[in-house]
Amino acid sequence: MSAEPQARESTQVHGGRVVAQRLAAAGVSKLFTLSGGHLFSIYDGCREEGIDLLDVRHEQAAAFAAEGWAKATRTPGVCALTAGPGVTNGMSAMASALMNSSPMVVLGGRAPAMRWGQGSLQEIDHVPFVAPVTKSAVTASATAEIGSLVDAALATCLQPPGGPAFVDFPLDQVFMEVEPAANGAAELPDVAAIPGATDIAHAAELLRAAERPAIMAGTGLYWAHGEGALRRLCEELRIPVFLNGLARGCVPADHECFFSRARSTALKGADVALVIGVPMDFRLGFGGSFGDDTKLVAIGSAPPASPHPREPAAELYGGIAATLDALRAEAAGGPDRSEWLRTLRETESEKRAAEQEELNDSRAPLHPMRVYRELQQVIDRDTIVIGDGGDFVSYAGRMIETYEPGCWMDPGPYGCLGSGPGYAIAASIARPDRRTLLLLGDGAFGFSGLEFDTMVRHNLPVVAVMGNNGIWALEKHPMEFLYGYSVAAELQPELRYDKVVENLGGHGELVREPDELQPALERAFASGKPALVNVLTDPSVAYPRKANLA
Ligand SMILES: Cc1ncc(C[n+]2csc(CCOP(=O)(O)OP(=O)(O)O)c2C)c(N)n1
Ligand SMILES: [Mg+2]
Repeated sequence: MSAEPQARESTQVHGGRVVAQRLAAAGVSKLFTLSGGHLFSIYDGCREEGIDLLDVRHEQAAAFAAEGWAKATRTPGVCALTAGPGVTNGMSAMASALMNSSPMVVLGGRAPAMRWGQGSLQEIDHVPFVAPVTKSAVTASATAEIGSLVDAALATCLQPPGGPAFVDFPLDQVFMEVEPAANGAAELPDVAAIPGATDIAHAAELLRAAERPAIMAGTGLYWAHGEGALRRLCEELRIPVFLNGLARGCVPADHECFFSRARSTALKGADVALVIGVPMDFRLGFGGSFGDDTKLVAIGSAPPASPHPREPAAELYGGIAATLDALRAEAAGGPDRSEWLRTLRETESEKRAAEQEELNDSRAPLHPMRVYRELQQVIDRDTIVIGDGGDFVSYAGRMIETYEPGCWMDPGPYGCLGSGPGYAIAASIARPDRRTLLLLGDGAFGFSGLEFDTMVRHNLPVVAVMGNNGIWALEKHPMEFLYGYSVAAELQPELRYDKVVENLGGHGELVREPDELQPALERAFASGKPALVNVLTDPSVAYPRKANLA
């Protein structure tokens, strides 16, 4: 035999290695997964390319961890889900990431192409059913195509609005060999550097003239790295700021322009409101959270997928940071707004003062507000707080103060219970220098509770605090309000979820009385292990909520 075939053998790599090469070239260092034979060559490639595998107990956690990685780092999170059930199990997280514009790449295993239609194990065409919950969904049709498809998925997931990009790899093609992929990273969009909206004159004119302006900013601001520009804008033009979703922390909670309790007063009373990086969905009353006469300026990285439910006076689409900087310059020199800020601060302080009684509530089982009073003592300015539950997390949304971008993660508008442990796993890996605090309802625990095993195996000292009221409170109370009774709303009272976590190798604490909570939290953090502080909370407390399903 000539030397030629041998030379070719030594340079060729399998399709899984190509996947890993393209990921590594783009700076991806972690792959969240749960094992399946369809993925073995990708695992082998990751091993060769130095990409760490983080294996979980249910694919939904792998996919939520990929989304959590994106939320914690503003870089693409990547998961690999095995053919068929692995992919279907990841679909809630894909839908969640689509609604949150979270950049993530989902790699799917797939039954072999050469036998397609003959009934291979776990054979199903994923593309038609993942397409509606992703930005792009494709199948590799040849080994030689794998590299460019991975590059394209990485670019697509980042291009505003971000979201999940799905690629699956038929078993035969991803195990076969090809020449290695090109060196160097694919060209990925630099989201922070996108040019701003061009025609801002009208919006700037509205803002300059505004006597009572307000800013409502959400998740899109975070993805666009707009926090610096927002801060400059609100400080220089003296505009009160309200934040939701991932924008929380983009102006610190103790900043003079930051407000939360005065939201309805400010949005209803504003003459001009900048609505930045947030859709006018149920969280903003479909536009009804603003006053009838408030002129809205919609600002986003890209035009909305469907028309705004209420017509804005101006719309600015482009790089959010650049748009805000331009607005600041052009809208300078407006009226004095100190009286507007002062009255809002008064409202803010009054509403906060009215919460004191509940914060000091000494009942046992605890009032959820009391839990948050105690938690404030152990949360640092850069603690990453993750919420997964119903009423317990609604209280958290109100009471947890966020000081830095990326330090608050909730499921977002898709509202999927069970996202928390995946997010916490990713946050803890991405930010080992920070505390990761997971707030869990007892109902929420059931979806991904076994991921405490994942945290133990990977040595991730996530501390979880559970509001254990023995019910699905966010459903039980509204159903009783509507029908006078409730069904399918009970859980086991006082269930020892802390023992479950202990038996998985973590640290467990049970808290019955308010005074026990502080020391239990300290022991949990000091344990250095994944921990669950199981706090018994009063099931008769219902979160006072205005908006419901529609
Ligand atoms: C996957 C999923 N299933 C069901 C729901 C509906 N849901 C929203 S909140 C909630 C109750 C959550 O209960 P728990 O976690 O115990 O928190 P609590 O309201 O009791 O504080 C339910 C069932 C959902 N949002 N997501
Ligand atoms: Mg509950």
